[in-house]
Amino acid sequence: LSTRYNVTPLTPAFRVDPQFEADVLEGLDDDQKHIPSIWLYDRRGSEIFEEITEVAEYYPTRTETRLLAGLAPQLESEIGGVHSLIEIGSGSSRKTRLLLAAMHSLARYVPVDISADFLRDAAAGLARDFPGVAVQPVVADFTAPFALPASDGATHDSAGNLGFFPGSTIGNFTPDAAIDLMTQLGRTLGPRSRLLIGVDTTQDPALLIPAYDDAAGVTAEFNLNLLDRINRELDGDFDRRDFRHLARHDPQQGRIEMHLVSQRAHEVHVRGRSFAFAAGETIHTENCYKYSPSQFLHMAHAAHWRCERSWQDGGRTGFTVYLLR
Ligand code: AVI
Repeated sequence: LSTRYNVTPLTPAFRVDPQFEADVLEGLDDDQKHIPSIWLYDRRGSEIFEEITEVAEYYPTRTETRLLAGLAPQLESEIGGVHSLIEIGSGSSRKTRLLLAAMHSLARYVPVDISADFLRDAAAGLARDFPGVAVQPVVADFTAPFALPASDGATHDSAGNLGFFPGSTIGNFTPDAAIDLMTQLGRTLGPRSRLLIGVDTTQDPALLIPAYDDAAGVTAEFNLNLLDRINRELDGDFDRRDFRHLARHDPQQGRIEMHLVSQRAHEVHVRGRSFAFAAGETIHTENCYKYSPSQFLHMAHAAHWRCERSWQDGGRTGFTVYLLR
């Protein structure tokens, strides 16, 4: 593959599996059981997430794609040339195609994702379709510091680095964790780099609940897949029929929470340890904060970024794409 297309072999940042085990065992032991949402994204989870982006009720992807299609043609002149586009949590890289097609100065694309299989396929597709751009995928949990791969050819100034963090994935982080993440991204991308970041600000439960609990059950499947993953990778004996998906809006915290609700009192085993569930007890599997523009800009400033421009959805979502420097 790497000889046919302009794509380098995957750069593994670290082995993720021991951390998965530690997070699951520790999280199931807590009073409020919880598992960090990054573990929703094994290959199957990444595939289901792609399906979510196409369900009618899930408005963020459609809204952001519309904003990106409008801003992409102006981006290069706004920034004055981009050497490297670094996408954080790249998934299928579908939205990236809008940027790649519009940025003629771009020399390389570095997709960073935790799901190695998924990343490999997405990177190969992009390298095929954009032969003039070097594709250098990095397998990493981007919540921890990771290094950019050395660039092929001439070295470039980090002012030519554009981070791309779409999808309102920043909303999957608590405010403190979001500041830490943006600070760390600033270090990784380098001085005078930029960050293009999508942030959903919706607070209307009439939009939010269906978006996170769609009628076809795709989001429920995404959540329940975590139990299958634990069974497969950590010798678990979860029976998914004992759990149901729950999307709950917390207006005080300004977030949607995903939970898996135990349907009966029972015990589950993982790696030889047993965990008791009461009927109605939940595993908290994800937070989706919907940061307002003032909340988001406050966090960005705390992480030493300044806003150069923003593009906001005029409709009910208020979804905003920010260009930070
Ligand atoms: C990846 N992330 C931005 C999605 C979100 O909307 O918070 C994950 C998701 N969870 C359920 N549906 C989508």
